[in-house]
Amino acid sequence: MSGGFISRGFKGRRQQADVAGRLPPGQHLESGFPVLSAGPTPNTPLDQWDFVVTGSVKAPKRWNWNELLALPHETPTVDVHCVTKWSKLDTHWEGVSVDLLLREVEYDSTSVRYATAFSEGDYTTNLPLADLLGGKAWVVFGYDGQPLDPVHGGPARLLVPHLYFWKSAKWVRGLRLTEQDQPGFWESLGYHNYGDPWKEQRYSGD
Ligand SMILES: Nc1nc2c(c(=O)[nH]1)N[C@H]1C(S)=C(S)[C@@H](COP(=O)(O)O)O[C@H]1N2
Ligand SMILES: [Mo]
Repeated sequence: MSGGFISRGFKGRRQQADVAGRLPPGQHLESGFPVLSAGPTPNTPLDQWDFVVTGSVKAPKRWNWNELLALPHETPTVDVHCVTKWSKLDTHWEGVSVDLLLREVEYDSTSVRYATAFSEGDYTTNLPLADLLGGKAWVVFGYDGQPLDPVHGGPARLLVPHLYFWKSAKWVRGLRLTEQDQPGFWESLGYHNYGDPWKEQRYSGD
């Protein structure tokens, strides 16, 4: 159909213009969904799964799988940026905002200003607590209308799209709140401590 061909051409050019401003420096567009895992994909049964907020808190707070799912869901559509230079635009997720989880935990917000997300396996990643609050981060269990694929972090992963994607810990099992910032897995291996893709903070010293 020639009409379809013409409108696809127009759409293509418009999409290119839209995309330009959404790619951080040094990034290219990825339409597939690459898998980047430092270790094997775990497979904890859901009846043994939990999510815990611990560390410098008055009392640790734990949700089992059903309790997490019973919380109000959000469906963020966000762009993600991997430090290996691919970006994926308009990814559709379903999960629970970290604001909602931390609202149920008592801690001294004047002194407790960092968090380490920890995963099944030995993966950890650190970030300022402020970067997990204010509608910027989720614990997600759905992707594109389906349960999150285990290779992409299912049953649940952290999603912190405004930082490089290594901060979005797959197979996340909790957050440890701390007063001192403690480098996580990649952060200890020379990656940037904060990881803002728009400032191209890939490696320590960037
Ligand atoms: N637990 C865990 N989380 C992880 C990783 C990992 O190796 N283990 N890799 C990180 C990196 S470097 C990236 S780019 C993304 C990749 O997510 P994906 O495999 O769903 O694309 O997960 C991040 N979260
Ligand atoms: Mo990455």
